[in-house]
Amino acid sequence: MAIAYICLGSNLGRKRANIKRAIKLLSKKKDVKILKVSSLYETEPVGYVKQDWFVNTCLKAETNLSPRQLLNTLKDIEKQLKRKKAFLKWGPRTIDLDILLYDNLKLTTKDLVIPHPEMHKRVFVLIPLMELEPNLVHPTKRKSILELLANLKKSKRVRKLT
Ligand code: PH2
Ligand code: MG
Ligand code: MG
Repeated sequence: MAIAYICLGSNLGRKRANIKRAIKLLSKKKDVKILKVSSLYETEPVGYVKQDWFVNTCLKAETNLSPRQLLNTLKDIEKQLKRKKAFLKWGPRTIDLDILLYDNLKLTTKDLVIPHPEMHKRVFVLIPLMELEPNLVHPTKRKSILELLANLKKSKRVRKLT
């Protein structure tokens, strides 16, 4: 069994509902057990900035899927939620599910990189992750989530949803 951390995001359509449906679909997979889910956050877009704010959350899951199988499972859920093929890198999407961490694994392939290569720079990832596991140590940066957050110089806005 491995422990994986996953970030979910949506900025098109019914954002909260999209996130909740994705979590529900993931919880139905027999090889994935969701252990914890963070609060939902409204977050300022990173990258392509002329788009709507996102709703983001992170979750912790136990799984016996390999990283590749887990990625395929997440892609299936994106398809079920009718995510259209990206017309713009980092542009609007109904749902996005990204693997952040998978145990202490370091993996670099063409279409899957673990730890997620942007996670340590993204306040919309680190804040929900801090809620789950503040002392978790990033396998390559060798810093805890709390330290990574403290090191961010300028950061985008993030508001907790109630
Ligand atoms: N995802 C991106 C690009 N920019 N910005 C926010 N706030 N939240 C995201 O989930 C996000 C983003 C690429 O997947
Ligand atoms: Mg993403
Ligand atoms: Mg993605």
